[in-house]
Amino acid sequence: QITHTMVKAVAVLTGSEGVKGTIFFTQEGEGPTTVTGSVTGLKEGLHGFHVHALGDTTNGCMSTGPHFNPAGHVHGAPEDEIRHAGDLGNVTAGVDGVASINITDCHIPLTGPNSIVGRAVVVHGDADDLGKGGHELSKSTGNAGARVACGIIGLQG
Ligand SMILES: [Cu+2]
Ligand SMILES: [Zn+2]
Repeated sequence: QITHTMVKAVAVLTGSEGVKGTIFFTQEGEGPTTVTGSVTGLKEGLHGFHVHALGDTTNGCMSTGPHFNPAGHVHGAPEDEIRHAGDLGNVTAGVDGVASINITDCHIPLTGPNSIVGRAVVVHGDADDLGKGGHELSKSTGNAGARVACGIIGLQG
């Protein structure tokens, strides 16, 4: 017997320079996780968007640790086989500073040993080069710059 339980989670993002947002996660059974929501107050363009390992914001977004990486891989693009689980690529802000998010991903479950619940979502000031920029940080962070907003992923009823 297969039971398809729907699990929902949410992260409320806040940042130091007025960047904020709300991100919703849903997963049905063992299926992919859908990520939706929006972030406002961004500069126009691409912004790295990741799940970081720790749900610790005692020192703002700095204390959320590195990209969530249970498999011990190098940084990559969402579509790469070799990537951090937390590598969700970039979100794109328009001239109004708003990025609308609609991502489906198989590496960020809401249940089980690799669950992202209790970890953090981080939005960066610059584009994630998806591991291909040739910068010394490309293979660890995508050289995405400052952590401009973050929020802890918590279960939602
Ligand atoms: Cu990040
Ligand atoms: Zn990464």
